[in-house]
Amino acid sequence: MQTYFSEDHRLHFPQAELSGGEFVTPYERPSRVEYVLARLREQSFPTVTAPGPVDMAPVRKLIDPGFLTFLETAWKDWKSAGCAGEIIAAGMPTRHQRTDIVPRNIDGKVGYYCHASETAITGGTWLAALSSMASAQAATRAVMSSARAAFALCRPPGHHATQDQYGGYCFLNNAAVAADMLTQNGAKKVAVLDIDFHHGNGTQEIFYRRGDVLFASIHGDPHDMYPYYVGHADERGQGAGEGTNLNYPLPPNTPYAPWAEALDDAIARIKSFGAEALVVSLGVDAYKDDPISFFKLDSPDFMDCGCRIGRMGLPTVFVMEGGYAIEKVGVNTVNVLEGFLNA
Ligand code: SP5
Ligand code: ZN
Repeated sequence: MQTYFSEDHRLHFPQAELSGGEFVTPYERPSRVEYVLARLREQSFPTVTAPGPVDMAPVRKLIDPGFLTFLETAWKDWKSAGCAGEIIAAGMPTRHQRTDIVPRNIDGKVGYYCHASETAITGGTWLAALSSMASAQAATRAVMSSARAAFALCRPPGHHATQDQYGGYCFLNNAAVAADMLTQNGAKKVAVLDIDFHHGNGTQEIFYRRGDVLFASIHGDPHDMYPYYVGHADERGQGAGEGTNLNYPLPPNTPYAPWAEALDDAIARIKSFGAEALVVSLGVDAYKDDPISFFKLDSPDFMDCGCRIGRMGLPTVFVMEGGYAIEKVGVNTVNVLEGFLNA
């Protein structure tokens, strides 16, 4: 299985994450991917390939043009306004306020296009997000030209980014663009299986009214966990998408057995849906020692999970998402890929 990866991820390295009322070094940091690259080498995976330039057409098809322009110009506008620090949203539109008007002021724009203020934007964020998208697209093209599977080692991650909001360490939704590219390439039905510990709110929102893309997510119950305001089991899709959104919220301390039961249910639903291709939002923050999560999966469980996914026999694009137990991110991620290959 070929890996696609861009060194330009390094352009995104904010100093600050707002956590528990303090600024801490962001959990989502560049060194995460070093562990994945090291483990790929250790397990003799094929050489890692740099993606070509990002193709903006599939991005523009899904993502709001005002949001894209905002991401591209936010840093320049923030600096011009005399702001000294990194871009952090101070206020967002809340219930009963107006969301039909984008403010002129940069501080207002930041809040408008953000849904979680833990995530900072810096001068390199836009180019890093584009490079991450380019890796997802290169992996998707490999699968479209008949590779059984490919791995996009994306950073920054994407599944929390909606069509017009960033947050949750995510700016552009790599997995959503990958899935949509597969439908454009002729797959009548595509599934996105999101095994990141957090609910993939961005991917859910993008496909909520579409019947050709099934979204299934196994995640910490939003009563107890970010993204808090979405991700419940009764969110099943709307209109043409009715029944093609599947949420599996699970409680604190969930070990592998019930997690795997949810996975098997999601897999059965993906099969009966008739998916012709699969995108896996591959986060490994369900790991027992993850510093911001509450599931109890162990490293071998990730290999078993990969096996179950592999037994579906679908062309598969793996897209890297979260995972913050830094030294274990490599082993856990590559375990999923190895399980898949050995299924
Ligand atoms: C891609 C992904 O996994 N995004 C996760 C976003 C999580 N955002 C909320 C983080 C809250 C961290 N607070 C940690 C407190 C630890 N005591
Ligand atoms: Zn996550």
